[in-house]
Parts: sequence; structure tokens; C-alpha cells
Amino acid sequence: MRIDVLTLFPEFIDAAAAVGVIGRAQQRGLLAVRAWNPRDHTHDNYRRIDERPFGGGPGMVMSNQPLRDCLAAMRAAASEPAHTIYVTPQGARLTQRRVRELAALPRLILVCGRYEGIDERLIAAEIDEELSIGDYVLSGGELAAAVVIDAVGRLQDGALNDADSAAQDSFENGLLDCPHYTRPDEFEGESVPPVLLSGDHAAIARWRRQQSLGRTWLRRPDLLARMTLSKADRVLLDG
Ligand code: 6GU
Repeated sequence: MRIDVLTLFPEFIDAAAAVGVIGRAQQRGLLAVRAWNPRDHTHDNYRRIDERPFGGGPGMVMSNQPLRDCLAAMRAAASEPAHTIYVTPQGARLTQRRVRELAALPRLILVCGRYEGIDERLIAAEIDEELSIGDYVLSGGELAAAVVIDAVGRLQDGALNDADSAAQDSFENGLLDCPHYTRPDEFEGESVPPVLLSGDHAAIARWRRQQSLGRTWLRRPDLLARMTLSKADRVLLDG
């Protein structure tokens, strides 16, 4: 998969995509992330990238021409058609379901806004989808784009080692993950739940499922409300 990112801070995206699972996926040739700076498409001496908003008021809007020309250069750099996403708090909330769908596409273009964002006509002409990563305000789209790159990149075939794969189970099945423990079996005066030392794999699986159900009920009842629980899950949850 290829991901091209339009950003005033390409070094931020480069750094985020160079480490961990995503960095390794790039080294393995499973994913290619490239950042593009619209400032390189300005023609004035000051390389200006912001303009005052029509109608007045505080804040600035990103300049139309450099953004349009940068996007054109990005599109021309590869033959695969790109699905173009503007990351903005005005977008639809990103979910693991949408992440799975995006991960199956051959190419994404992510547009990061700064200041008050981009001209509405640019959204109409160039953007396929607007996405938000949550109900809080960031000073720019770069952190949100890094979130999209990470969530989508780790789902590329071969990106996760066995050691990482277990973590995939949690949100994927609609529940929060169970607690995890490692050695020593007594730490800070607390023991490991005995079932995990029992060697009884069926009992361990049941305990983990029960923990997932229980903490989802406590912490994210909204997630449970949207699920239909099996009879076995009902018994684990209700006792
Ligand atoms: Cl995608 N961008 C910005 N600037 N803030 C956000 C966001 C995106 N998602 C949540 N807050």
C-alpha cells in the first residue's frame, strides 16, 4: 500500500512512519509513506501558504493554489488511483471498521490542515472523505494522519510479527482487551491470577473472555450495547 501525505511538516510524518511496526512494514516493502510539502508549490518570494478568510474573523485559511498543485503532483507520482482523505475534527469519527476498509485500498492521500483549515471548494473538488480521530481539537492534522497511517499500516499483510498479532484481537472483536501479566509471579506485593499459572488452556481462555467482557461493561458500556452476546458470554458476564 502507498500513502502520500500533504503536510507543512513533512519531517513529522517521516519520523512517525520510520519507527516500530510501521517503520518495519516500510523496510519490508509492504507500505510506502511519503510526505509532500505544499510550500514547495508556492510561487511568491515569501513561500506563503496562508491567506485571510473571506468574511473576516480570527485565524487564517491555507492557500488554494499551492494545495491544488501539490495534490496534482502527488496524484501524478503513482498510477494507482488514490482515495483522498482530509483529516479534520469536522469529519466522521474513525473506527476500526473503517480502518479495515481503508487498509484494503491500494493508495491513500492524506491531507493535513493547519490554521483554520482549507477552502471548502478544495474539499468539494479534491476530497473523497473527511475523517476525525476523536472529539478534541489538535493544532493540525499531522497527529491524526499519523494515527491513520499506523492503524492502516499495521493491518498490511506481514506487518505484524507473531509477538504483535495477539494485540489484534482486542478492539477487532468489539471488546476491550483482557489484562496481561508477566514474570515474576509476585510483584509489588501482588500475585498473578492463579488461573494463568494453571496450564488449563480452556480455563485461561474463559477467564480472559470474562475479563474482556467485564472491563468493557465497566469502562465502555456503549461498546457492549451495540453487541449481541452469545449465551456463553452472557453467563461469563452475569455469573
Ligand atoms: Cl483529524 N484534526 C485536527 N486538527 N484535530 C482533530 C482531528 C483532526 N481529529 C480530532 N481532533
